[in-house]
Amino acid sequence: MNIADLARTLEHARLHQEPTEQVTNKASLTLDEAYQVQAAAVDLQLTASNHISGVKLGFTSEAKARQMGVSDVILGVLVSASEVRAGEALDTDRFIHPRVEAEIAFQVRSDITRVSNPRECVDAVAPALEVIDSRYKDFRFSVEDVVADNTSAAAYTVGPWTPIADLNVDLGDLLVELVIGGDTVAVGVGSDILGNPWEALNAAARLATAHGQRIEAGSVILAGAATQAVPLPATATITARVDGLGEAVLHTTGGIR
Ligand code: OOG
Ligand code: MG
Repeated sequence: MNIADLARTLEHARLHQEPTEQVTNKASLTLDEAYQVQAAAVDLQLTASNHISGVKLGFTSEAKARQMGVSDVILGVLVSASEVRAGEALDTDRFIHPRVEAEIAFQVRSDITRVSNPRECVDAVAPALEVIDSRYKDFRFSVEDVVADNTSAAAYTVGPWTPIADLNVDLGDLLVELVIGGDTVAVGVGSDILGNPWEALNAAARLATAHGQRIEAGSVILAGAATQAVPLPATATITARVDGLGEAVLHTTGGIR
């Protein structure tokens, strides 16, 4: 199968909530080819009203790497249609087997690719929630599979932005909590993300440069989950609470299908 066919298969799985076989069960795929499939599959989603809104890192924490059995840090693309804005609810029937993660987001002020200090290219930080949904059966994959599947990206929401200039805490020390319906279901600290969430910017710049992605001014970077992902409930309120940064809140509706 060629790159375009694989991209179409994954996009079909996403649109119709029909999980597909892992690509690497049928064919061998290099990591670079996997990033090409990812780019082609994202292209199929883009329209006049759906543009690239940022990038996301995966497997930046030990907890996530262990949960999924993949230890390489990976990069995916966020699209604007997958952002859940304040006041909107997320319909979980759009997904196959969604999970949710508490994350930290950065706002990009100037283009990051190929710069020596990506830290200077961001101007704000926020709590965030990411919904992931593997387009593969049983949520199982190799690193090449999950890269081709745009790192399971499905939806995200970002809480209030704190300007970096106003930050008086070390991001590595911040407690990151995932709360569902009032119960804390997972807890981590900033330093679980590559030793410090700032490191996520270096990883994003490195991977974007290596695989021909761009991280442009105005986009968002999700640094990767500090804790394991948990199943996304239909009809719930989910909160990412990050000490000192506040909360990102997501309401879900679903279970109708
Ligand atoms: C891949 C996406 C991982 C994260 O924050 O580590 C990710 C997956 O687990 O399906 O988004
Ligand atoms: Mg994530």
